[in-house]
Amino acid sequence: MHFTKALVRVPGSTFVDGLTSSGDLGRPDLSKALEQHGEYCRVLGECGLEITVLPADGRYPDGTFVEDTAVLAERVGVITRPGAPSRAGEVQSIAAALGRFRPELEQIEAPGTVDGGDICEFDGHFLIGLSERTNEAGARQLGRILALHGYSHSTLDIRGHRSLLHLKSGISYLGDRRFVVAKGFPKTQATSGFEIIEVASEEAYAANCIRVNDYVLIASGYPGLAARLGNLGLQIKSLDMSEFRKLDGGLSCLSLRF
Ligand code: CIR
Repeated sequence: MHFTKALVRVPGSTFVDGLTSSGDLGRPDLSKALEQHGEYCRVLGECGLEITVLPADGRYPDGTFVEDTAVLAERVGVITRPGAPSRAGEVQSIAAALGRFRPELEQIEAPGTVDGGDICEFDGHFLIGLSERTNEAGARQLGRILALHGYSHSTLDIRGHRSLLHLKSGISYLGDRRFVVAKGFPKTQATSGFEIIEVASEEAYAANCIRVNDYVLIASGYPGLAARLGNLGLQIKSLDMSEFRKLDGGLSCLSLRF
């Protein structure tokens, strides 16, 4: 899919209080996070995207992880209902900002919950992760909306996999029938027949990477994956994600690309 735009939100003053299950990495440093976010936006620009930058909003410590608030496909946009109660209010300003580009947005309703990080699209199919954040009701609603617009979907239960906050913590689609998948990621029929690039356990965080037009963005500090993608002839851009990682956030979480 060719992207022309991205929506991001600057980390706010409360960013350091964001949710985390890997607290052992330490508390994030806000000024470093702001620097890394700036670099992330600059690189998206280099990939050809026009970026809408939403201002920081201290009410939502995790608000910079905008990916979780919407699912954007070519023919339909869906505002989610994030599974973490502290994140529920994030969707309002996202819906307003996306409304400029997508006047008709669908919405996940209670009791459904969906986090965008649990949704992986590839070639018109949507793999929906059932997680601590995305429940069956949310997955059903999303599946129905997608079907109305001609997309297929399937679900994958990742709840037994504690290392995966979201589906896309462990799987990324690179286009050209190729996935990057963390070792130990649950098997699914949906990816059979595709090339799977397995990421070694010590580089598992790097499994969350994003294809943006001619480039693949990966977290810096994972030489094994970088070398393998390079050998495939892919053009790589590496980004320091240290402060977002401390809050379980990856490259995909920081933007909505459309
Ligand atoms: C959270 O727990 O919601 C945030 N600290 C991290 C969200 C990361 N988002 C994503 O993987 N799509």
